[in-house]
Amino acid sequence: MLIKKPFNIPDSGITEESLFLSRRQLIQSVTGLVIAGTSTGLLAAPTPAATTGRTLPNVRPSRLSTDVPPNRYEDVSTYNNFYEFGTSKEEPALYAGQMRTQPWTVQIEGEVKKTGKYALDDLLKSLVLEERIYRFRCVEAWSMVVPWVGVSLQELIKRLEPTSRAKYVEFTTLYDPAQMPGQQRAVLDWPYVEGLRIDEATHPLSILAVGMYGKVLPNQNGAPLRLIAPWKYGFKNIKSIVKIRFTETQPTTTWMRAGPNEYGFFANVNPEVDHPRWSQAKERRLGEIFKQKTLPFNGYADQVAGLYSGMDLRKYF
Ligand SMILES: Nc1nc2c(c(=O)[nH]1)N[C@H]1C(S)=C(S)[C@@H](COP(=O)(O)O)O[C@H]1N2
Ligand SMILES: [Mo]
Repeated sequence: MLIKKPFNIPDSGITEESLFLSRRQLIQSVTGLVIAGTSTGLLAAPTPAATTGRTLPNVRPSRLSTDVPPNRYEDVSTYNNFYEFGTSKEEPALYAGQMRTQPWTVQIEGEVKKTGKYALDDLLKSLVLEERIYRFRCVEAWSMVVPWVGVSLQELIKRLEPTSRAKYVEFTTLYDPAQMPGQQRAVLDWPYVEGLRIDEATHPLSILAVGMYGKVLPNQNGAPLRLIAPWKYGFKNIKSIVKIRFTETQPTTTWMRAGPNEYGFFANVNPEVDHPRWSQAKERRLGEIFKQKTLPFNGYADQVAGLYSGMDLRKYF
């Protein structure tokens, strides 16, 4: 049985500007005073998230980056979907700070030679860190452009030596309701699971990201390791991965379980196939007012359409 508990508000690590403002407004309404500055430290502005991430060394630029200008770090790190920390866009930035991302291990399982439990640094050792500036399109019809920093998933998979029976790759997020208060409620079937067909996982565009904007990923964006497959809807891009399993059969993903008519396994961005409850024809870029047309495969059709030749993309949505 699930016990519903309000989320714990950490004493430190609150970086959300709106929370700062609401606190300030609260104090203002209690005291009836506008406090312009303070020496008590009580109202000290929180450290902006932009300075908290460690800068990642030796990051190489990539030819696969888009030349569309990236969104602001502040927007990308405060408007998140990470249901393990709550279902609103604001909660992940408020609560994910309490998740411990070090040490972090990743279990490699299934149809692969190099099975085992790896420390994250060992798993990624000597893989090249690249900056990939990618378009990102959430199924909820907002979008953004993000300079991720990550490793080629293809390169990692090569090293792990999948067997000939490895047809799919399944990814699993950490399950730890003490650290992830959203998991104390049955909003999804925890832990969060996603998957790719092996040819999608080994496509040159697929990466495992460890950073963004040149720095270590903020927890709310999926630290310390998250998937980025930029031609797919945001929900495929699973965060805080602890397990990678190679399988012969198609994994059942969390969102397929939650709504099989709404969230398919493939989840390729497709402006011609609407979500049952809303249109997918347009998107609103974070920070912009006017909507723009959504592109097939999120603008990556030239690179990835061939993966789906002969498939009915209305059926395999
Ligand atoms: N574990 C986990 N991964 C997740 C989610 C989640 O709730 N839990 N949300 C997904 C959705 S719906 C989106 S749009 C992206 C959001 O990534 P961002 O917060 O970095 O923008 O993360 C995806 N990965
Ligand atoms: Mo999403």
